[in-house]
This record gives sequence, C-alpha cells and structure tokens, in this order.
Amino acid sequence: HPIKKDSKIRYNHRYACMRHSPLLCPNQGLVERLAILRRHRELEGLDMQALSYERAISVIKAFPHHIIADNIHEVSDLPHIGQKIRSKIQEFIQHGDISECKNVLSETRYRSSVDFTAIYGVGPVTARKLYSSGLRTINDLEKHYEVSPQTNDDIANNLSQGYRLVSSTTGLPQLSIKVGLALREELSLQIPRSEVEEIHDVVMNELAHIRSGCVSTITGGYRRGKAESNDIDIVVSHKDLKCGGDQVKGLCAKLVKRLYDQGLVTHVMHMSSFREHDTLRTTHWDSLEKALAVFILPSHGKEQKHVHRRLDLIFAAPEVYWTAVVGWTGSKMFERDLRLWAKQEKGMKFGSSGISRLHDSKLYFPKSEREVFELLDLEWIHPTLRNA
Ligand code: TTP
Ligand code: MN
Ligand code: MN
Ligand code: MN
Repeated sequence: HPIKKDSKIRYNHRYACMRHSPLLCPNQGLVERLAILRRHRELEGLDMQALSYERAISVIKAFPHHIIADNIHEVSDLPHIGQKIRSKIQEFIQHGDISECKNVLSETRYRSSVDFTAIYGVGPVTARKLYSSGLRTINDLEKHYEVSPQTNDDIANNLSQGYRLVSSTTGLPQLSIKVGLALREELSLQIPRSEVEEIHDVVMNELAHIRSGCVSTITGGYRRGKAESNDIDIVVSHKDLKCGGDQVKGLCAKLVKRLYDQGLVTHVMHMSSFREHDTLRTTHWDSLEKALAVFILPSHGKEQKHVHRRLDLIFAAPEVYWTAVVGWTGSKMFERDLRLWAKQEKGMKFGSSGISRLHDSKLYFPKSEREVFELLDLEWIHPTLRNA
C-alpha cells in the first residue's frame, strides 16, 4: 500500500489512525520484548505505565526500518518514546535483549497472572485476587474450583453436568471461572481464517431464519489480516436503511437463543440489550446489542472434530452499521486514537455506536466505511494497516 504523494499519513504521526501499521514490522523482536514489559505493568495494575508501553510499541510497529545503532536517534525522535523506553530500546540494540524481561519472566507472580488471565473471564484484577489468596498454578485453580483436568471428550460431557450455571438475566448458561477452566485448552487454540468464515456462514444462515435482509461483516483481527484469530467478531445490521433500527432491535437475544437451541452456542459470557456496559455510547445512542458467547461447530465424526470458540456478536442499527464496523475492526490502539483524534483534533465524538459533533451533539450517519474516515477528516486506511 504505497502512500500517496500528498498524503498526511506518516510513520511518526502522534495518532495511530494517521499511521500505517502492518501485521508484522521490521522490529518484531523488539516489539515482542517490549510487549512483555507492557503486559507486566498491566498485570500489576500499573495502567498508565502499561499505556505508555502500548503507545511506544504501536509507534515502533509503524517504523519502517530495522532499528540499529545508526538510526536510533530517529527512533528517539518518534512520538510517545520517552527516556525510559528509549533506554530499553538501546539495551535491545546493544545486547539483543532487555534484562528486565528476563527478570519479569522468572517472577512467579507474573507467570501465575499470565496463566490465570489466559482463562476466559479472568482479567488482571481477578488474577491478582487469585494470586493473593495463595493460588499459583492452573493446577491449584483446578483443585480450588474442583475441576478435574479435562480430556477433549470429557468437556462435552461435563458441560451438561453441573458446568451450566444459568444466568438470571439471559436464562442461558453463564460462563464462569469453572467453565473457563474446563474450556481453557480449547479456547486457547487459534482459529484459522477458514473456520472463522465457516462459523460466520453458519451464524448468518441461522439468522436468516429469524430475519431476512440482514447484512454482516467479520471484523476484529480477521479483518486486519491475521492468519489466526483468538475469537470471531461479527457486526450485524439490516439492509433496510429506513427501518430506524426496528429490524435489528431484539435480534441479538433471539439469535443467541436459537443458536443455543441448535447446540451451536454453549455459553454466554455477557449479553447486553442496550445501554448497560457500552462505554463508547454517546448521548442517546442505545443501538448496539451484543453477545459475548462460546460457539462450537457440529462435529462430523472422528475425522472432523470441532472445538469451542469465542464468538462476539454485535448488532447495529443500519445508520450506525459502518461506525460499528470501524469500531470493531480495531486494533485497540487504533480505536483509542480514533476517539482521541476525533475529540481533540476535530471536535467530534467517535464510538462504535455513533459519531456526533461535540458542541451541538449533531449525529452523523456514514453510508460506508470510507465515509466514516471522511467524516473524521482522516485518510482511508486499509484494515490490514490498522494493526497499531
Ligand atoms: P478483540 O476480539 O478483543 O481483539 P482482536 O479481534 O483485535 O484480536 P483477536 O480476537 O484475534 O485476539 O476485539 C476486536 C475489536 O473490537 C477491538 O479491536 C476493539 C473492539 N472492542 C470494543 O469496541 N469493545 C470491547 O469491549 C472489545 C472487547 C472490543
Ligand atoms: Mn477478535
Ligand atoms: Mn472479540
Ligand atoms: Mn464442520
């Protein structure tokens, strides 16, 4: 993707949404080491430090040259690279590694937290609680929650016996730490693009039985070109632009119920009709319904055995479909800077569920993804270059 002559896109731009960020960069080794330190700060609850690292890593991802002693001064001049991170980069160039990484990787507390947060539903805060109550390993957790080590064949069996905690709000089996533990190995497996597409087809086929005329886009890492994803993110809307969202309202719960009845959805982590939990919501936007669920394709005998996968379903009214697609394509850093850019540079508010002007709350309804970028006075960036 060559950059046009008159383009304002620059690898040293302050905002990630004005940089091209490929999936792999020339400094991948450095990025991976810095990511350990970022992760360490995050797990320790040092959110500001974690964000500093995340910003620095993101800037390095867009830097188009291999960083060596001869060009380190260029790197020091990049935005979001402070003194601390500069010295880590220097160390990496001189010694091929960062000494603090070695220390961090040998910390029990870090290793336990990494293992614990790999369980779906366990974040840094829960991981720290588990750690301070004396638990150290997955084995400790399995004993604590009375989950026996799982073989693949056990899981289906166990899920129908006592691993189904029915949620009071959705009436569907709720994902708990216990279920997260039982499904830990399956959910940690990466999903190839072909299976993402197969699951999307199955889901949209089921949706067509409930409502015709729906449209959808697979978003998330898949859309950014990742060969393998951690989950499947699908944004759904309806082709009838004049329906004002009526064709979409309530669809999320109906679809999830249907998928559950078919045995395709086994658990629901979170389901929001509207309002609750949508932190990106602008004034009176309540048009995003979503379900964070566990999905499994039907197995066809021994030769084609499928495993449980994480599935995120997001429903948007037609007028905010493209806003939602942009908001759920990511990366997280790209999204963060989209919002910051909109607010600080353009007097606009951007969120997955709506774009509005700050001073008078005027709402905008872009009719394509390109229009979303135009509205925010941004140059179009291909999804595969949004890996900030
Ligand atoms: P994720 O599915 O968490 O991440 P990803 O698709 O980039 O990578 P992978 O699944 O392979 O690990 O999030 C997808 C995008 O959705 C993310 O870039 C931003 C958006 N998002 C929200 O807007 N709100 C949320 O609560 C979450 C979790 C994600
Ligand atoms: Mn994803
Ligand atoms: Mn997701
Ligand atoms: Mn199949």
